[in-house]
Amino acid sequence: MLSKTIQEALNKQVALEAASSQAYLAMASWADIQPGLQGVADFFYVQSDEERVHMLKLIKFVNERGGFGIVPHLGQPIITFVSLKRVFEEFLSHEIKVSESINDLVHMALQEKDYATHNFLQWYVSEQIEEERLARTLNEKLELIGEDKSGLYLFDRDIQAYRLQSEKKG
Ligand code: OFO
Repeated sequence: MLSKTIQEALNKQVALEAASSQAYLAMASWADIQPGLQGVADFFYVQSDEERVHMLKLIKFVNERGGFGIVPHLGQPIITFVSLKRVFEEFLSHEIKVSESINDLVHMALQEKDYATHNFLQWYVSEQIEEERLARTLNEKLELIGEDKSGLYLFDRDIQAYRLQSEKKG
């Protein structure tokens, strides 16, 4: 059975994952209407779906452990961006925020001796390492490319290929 504190904290994480899904959907939609950014758009559409899955996993876990997974209210995320660089900076800072929140949750689970929740959260810990690493790499690439059009063309192509690869791996 979940304690009230853990339940509330997990539901906050539900809201954060849902907000991530919305934020990435907005990035996808923005990229979708820019010329030549189809790869970026597809990347964020899939990213948004993944965040929804992260949210669902949490809701189901809370319910399984005798709590109530709460579907959150959502505000509108940032929907337009001044540049592609801005999109990816936003992506990285969002992922850092999520990692911090997961770390706080892990800490709380240990303090409360809730080892089942602690164990459940390990999946999120690994996931955040991956996502942060990916977001950092993409930011570094964009930094190198600067305003170079052919570089941006390759970036868009590569990010699409990356997505297809990771989908195959499951
Ligand atoms: Fe939910 O993994 Fe990123 O935010």
